[in-house]
Amino acid sequence: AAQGDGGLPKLAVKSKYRVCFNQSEMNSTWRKAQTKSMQDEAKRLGWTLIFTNANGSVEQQIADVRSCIAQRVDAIFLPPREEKPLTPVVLEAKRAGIPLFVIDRTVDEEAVKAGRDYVTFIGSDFYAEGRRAAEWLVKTTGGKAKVIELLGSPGSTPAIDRANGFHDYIKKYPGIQVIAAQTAQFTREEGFNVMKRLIRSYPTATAVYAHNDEMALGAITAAREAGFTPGTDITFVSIDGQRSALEAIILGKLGATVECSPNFGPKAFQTLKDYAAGKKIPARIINDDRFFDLSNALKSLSSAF
Ligand code: GYE
Repeated sequence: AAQGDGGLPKLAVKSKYRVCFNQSEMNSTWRKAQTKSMQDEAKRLGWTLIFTNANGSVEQQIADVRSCIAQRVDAIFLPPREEKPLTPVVLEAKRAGIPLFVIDRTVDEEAVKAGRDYVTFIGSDFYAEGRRAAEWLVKTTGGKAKVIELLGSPGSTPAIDRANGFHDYIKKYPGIQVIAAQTAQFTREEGFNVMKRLIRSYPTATAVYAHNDEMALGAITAAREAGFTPGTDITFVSIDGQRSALEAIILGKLGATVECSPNFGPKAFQTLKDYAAGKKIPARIINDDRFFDLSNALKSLSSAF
């Protein structure tokens, strides 16, 4: 849709904009890289970026978006921490006439629609990420594994879709069994804590599927401390493709990781410019992501975040 269609707010062509970026938290390499990408691009363009950090609280993130609406910014870039709680503020921005771009994670797409209530969703295909992780695991293990799944933050798009993509794919492979699944909140610390407990209860596990690299890296440490050899007795696969994960691949601890790019700045702001220029914006703008394993980890190090 283009501006004005379906009641989408109007945005004038200007050389400089004042925009909000309401970050959900800053507790991982991925979040920091995403923030840096937004800040660097705003700086390059000479735009004013109002940055907020909700520290993992959806209530705070809601308050941060409302404060941006009250400040009458030109546009809002929102990476919603969880789908349902952040849905109402999307409508509040629309009513206030402020174009909102949902980036990285999404909101409740039953209740609000891209191209009608907000401009578009920009991000990765999390379902495909889960499928790609499963495909690799099936190939590497010959279709036989007892898997511990470390889930992301409950209610967040990547946790929901990465689980679905993985589980749908392994349905055809009865030798791949998920024997335990628990959230580790997308953090390294919880990845360590949760794995430490689970590996005691499920010592026959032969694989770990973590919804992000941070949790996988924490779990690798926990497995090693529990007397396992990551990469030998337990195969690890995860998502994000951060540099420390590629290093773990090179060292043989992590098997593979599906890239999920945090570099939103250039694409996000270009989309705003296209919208202001009256161009038709697709409802979903999906990032092209790579896949890393031992065959390309070393040569990809310098281009990873
Ligand atoms: O994979 C994870 C972060 O929303 C796509 O959030 C993002 C995810 C990313 O906590 O590491």
